[in-house]
Amino acid sequence: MSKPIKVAVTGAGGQIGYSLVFRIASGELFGPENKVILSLVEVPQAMSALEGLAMELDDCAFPTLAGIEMNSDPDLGFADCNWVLMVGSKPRGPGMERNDLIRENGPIFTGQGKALLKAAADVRAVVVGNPCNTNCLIAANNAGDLPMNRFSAMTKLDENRAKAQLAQKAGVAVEQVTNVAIWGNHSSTQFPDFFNARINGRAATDVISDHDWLKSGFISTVQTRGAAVIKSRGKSSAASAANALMDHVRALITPTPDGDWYSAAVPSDGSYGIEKGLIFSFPLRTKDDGSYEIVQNLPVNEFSKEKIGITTKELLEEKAVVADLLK
Ligand code: NAX
Repeated sequence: MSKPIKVAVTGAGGQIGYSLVFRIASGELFGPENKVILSLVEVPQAMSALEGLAMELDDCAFPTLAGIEMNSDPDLGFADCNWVLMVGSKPRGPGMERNDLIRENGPIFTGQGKALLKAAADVRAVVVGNPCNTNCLIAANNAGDLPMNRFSAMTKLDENRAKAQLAQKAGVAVEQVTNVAIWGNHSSTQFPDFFNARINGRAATDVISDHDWLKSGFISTVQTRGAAVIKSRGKSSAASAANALMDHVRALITPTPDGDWYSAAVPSDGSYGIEKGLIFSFPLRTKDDGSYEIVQNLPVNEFSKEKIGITTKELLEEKAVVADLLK
């Protein structure tokens, strides 16, 4: 058996953490042949909650779990990690504007970005804590020479939400929906691209004749799904977010099936005219060598261009708010 894969999870004591760590520990993410060491990272006041979590992990007696570490210092928590899943961040408080949240969370990601230099040489960092694109931008800009392509932020939950909506509207099983691209920010400006989506290999726009729904109801349902879950459940999406994070990591390490793609926010290389370096959700494919590429030359019509413009503008504004935290 090869060396255990060491995975840091920040905010492990939170809701998503509770849905996530057992699935990683069980071998579901990296397979039964790979052992994992979990490095749980929390704020100092949550360390006792983490101890309870560690007891429960022990009590699962997972054969794939080779160790548990707990730290409140990311320099220690990220040491030798192959994956750093940055879930922890401060929630939006009452009356707090989006920009306040961005400023509140920024410093967390400067420190955690620097701490990535203590991680394993092959480390890959995934940001989930919101605003995840801009937090990822901050981390990537504070991580010294670590290549930008090691960084991503999660829009897989948005992709999964979009797939479920399209499947339900078309009356098909969800796995028959493919090629769903989420463009831009993980926020209410994101553009879930139904024009390029396929259902059973056919254009979604051919299968679903209600184009008014595609252009308005579908987009707004996906954009505001997080808020709808909070309204109904009284808490934000947790199990579906943890599930999407599993899907995200799997998509990054598994060659993408022929003809399909998945969505993740990654540093732009200038594709589709998006400013280089901006953490932007694109359609991606993972190649056989384990690297990813941004899918090129997808048709972007005037409708899509306008939507992509709106989400790009928001990301550029977020970037301006944290300009002093970028190198
Ligand atoms: P919780 O508030 O339940 O948990 C967050 C945890 O992070 C807390 O235990 C807190 O102590 C910890 N934390 C805060 N600052 C930290 C730091 N500096 N280092 C380590 N840990 C720290 O939130 P939860 O529901 O688990 O959501 C976590 C984050 O995911 C939030 O920012 C949330 O907005 C974001 N989400 C992102 C999604 C996405 O698709 N990208 C979807 C789900 C979720 O909304």
